[in-house]
Amino acid sequence: MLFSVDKTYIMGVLNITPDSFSDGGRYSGSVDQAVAHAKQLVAERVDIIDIGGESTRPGAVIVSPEEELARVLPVVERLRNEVAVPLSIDTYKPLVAERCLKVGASMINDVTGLGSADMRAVAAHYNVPVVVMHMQGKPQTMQANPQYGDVIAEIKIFFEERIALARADGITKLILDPGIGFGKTLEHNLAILARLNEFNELGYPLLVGPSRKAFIGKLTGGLPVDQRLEGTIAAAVIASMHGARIVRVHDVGACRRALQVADAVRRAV
Ligand code: HH2
Repeated sequence: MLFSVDKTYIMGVLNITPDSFSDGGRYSGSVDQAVAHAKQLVAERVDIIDIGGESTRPGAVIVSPEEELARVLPVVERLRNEVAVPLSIDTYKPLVAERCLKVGASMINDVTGLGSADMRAVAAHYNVPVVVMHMQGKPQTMQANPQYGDVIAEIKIFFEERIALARADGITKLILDPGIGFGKTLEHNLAILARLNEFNELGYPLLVGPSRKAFIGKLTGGLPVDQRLEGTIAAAVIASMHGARIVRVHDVGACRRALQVADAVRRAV
């Protein structure tokens, strides 16, 4: 998949989990429910559907590969035949990625950034685009006390290391994501959005996932997850104007309308 610079691509979130931070339990009841939501995202002009079977919110419970597969595989199998957009599998487990790619997913979203040699082997074998996300620590403890010298410089070093590992294994279709909210304070998240352009020097498409996250709640007087749409749109537009080629969001229709305006402004420069 090549990413045109004329438009911001939208990766729509489809969480098949009981405990995701903003939509846990909404689409995990049945495969039909998840498929219906995916079709809704397609109607809202999503570009990629990102299917996840384990929450990575702070303090989330780890599930076994078998449990994760039981959640996501039937949905991937159905969607492969029923929607035309690419399906991404949001997992850091090589077995889950492998099985989903085998039945029709065509992208890996790895929040652990291809740190596992087994995951790199799967990515190389299937030759699919891979999102390499930065996270400090692990979801269970990452928000306890995130610390950096220069957050942008440190994330850049991480990207350079993982790009080298991936390339050594023959993986070239990388997408870089600084990982908003993954071992980051409010200030770290703001620095990422303000200085996103600096990652463009690395020469890979950038993805940003601000959707409904805690930093938006903090900036808007403590609003709960279901009232963070405007903040999400603001963050998505800023990310786009600062060089993100893809934004990962839950509210696809609203973000698409906002990004149509942002894209037109970018094209006018
Ligand atoms: N954020 C979440 C999950 N996966 N992947 C990438 N590449 N970038 C992100 O920012 C990102 C991600 C967290 O959001 P969500 O999927 O809504 O929640 P949960 O992890 O609780 O399922």
